[in-house]
Amino acid sequence: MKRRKFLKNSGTVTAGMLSAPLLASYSENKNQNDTVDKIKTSYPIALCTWDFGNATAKAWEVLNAGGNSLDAVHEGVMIEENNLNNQTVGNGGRPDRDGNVTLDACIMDKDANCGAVLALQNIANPISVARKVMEETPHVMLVGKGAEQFAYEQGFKKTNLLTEKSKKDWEDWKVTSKYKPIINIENHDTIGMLAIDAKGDIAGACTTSGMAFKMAGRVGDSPIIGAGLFVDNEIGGATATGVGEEVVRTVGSFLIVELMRQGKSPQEACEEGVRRIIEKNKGKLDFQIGFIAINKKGETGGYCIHPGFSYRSFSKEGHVNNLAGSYLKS
Ligand code: SD4
Repeated sequence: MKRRKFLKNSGTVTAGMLSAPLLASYSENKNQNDTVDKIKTSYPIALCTWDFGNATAKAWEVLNAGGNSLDAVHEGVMIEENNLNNQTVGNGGRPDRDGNVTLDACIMDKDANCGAVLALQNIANPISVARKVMEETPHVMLVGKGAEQFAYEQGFKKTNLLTEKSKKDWEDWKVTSKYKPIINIENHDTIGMLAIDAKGDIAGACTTSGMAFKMAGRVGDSPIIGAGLFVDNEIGGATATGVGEEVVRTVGSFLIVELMRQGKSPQEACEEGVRRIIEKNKGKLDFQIGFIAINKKGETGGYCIHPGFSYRSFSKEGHVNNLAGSYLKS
């Protein structure tokens, strides 16, 4: 996905698929401290960070056929893991500074079962390995070589994940730049997905190749339960995108779910989550963070630091790209 394209499309709706009242609730152009209207909808619903329409469509297909939220988020995010044009998730992701593509993913179900893989190499679908960790091991996280070995034991095939395009980007980067993550240049497009199924059960998944040209061994928030993703089936779920170090420092997704437990709407909770990060950084905001959340009623919200973050939702009311409200204004 091209960032410019998603910015252009943000706030638009798949033609003919959305009823008018939903359009009125877009969280766009609100003042800094406003609580933005939430989108109300009924079960089932799937939503994800950024404008990944094919991923939410896949999740919706699962949900609409009576499938559960765990299968929906799993199959949904795999669409982007397999999308070679997405250079921030799965196969085709940009490598670390040594030229190795290392992938992070986690998944969490309605019973608080969870699984994660960190810095996994040579496996195209880290979310599937994360699910296997959840379902087939007594552990929550497997990292690096251990995760890769486990994947082979589970029947996953060794795959070269470095596409020519990502290799070229890495070679150019080595020549032209010093490492510094820069908002809207490193193209943070991790997919975090939340779904609530017809029974009202919530699950989430998050998968990424992490920050482009990161140090070898670096892991961000995305595979860390509580940071990049958290689900509590009694309350709701949240997931994050952006500079993971900042999300880890505030255990962002867990915080948002706890704020919803205290009575905040998903929108209010996302705004507060962003504010906590901003407070910790004392005015230095040269990075992007975006959160999305859903509660048990099927209400959703999203918020970010810099304008431009959007999130896709798909329910029986329609297929929507929601432009999230932002702390800073354009
Ligand atoms: C990370 N949060 O590894 C991820 C990066 C990201 O879109 O969101 N990219 O820090």
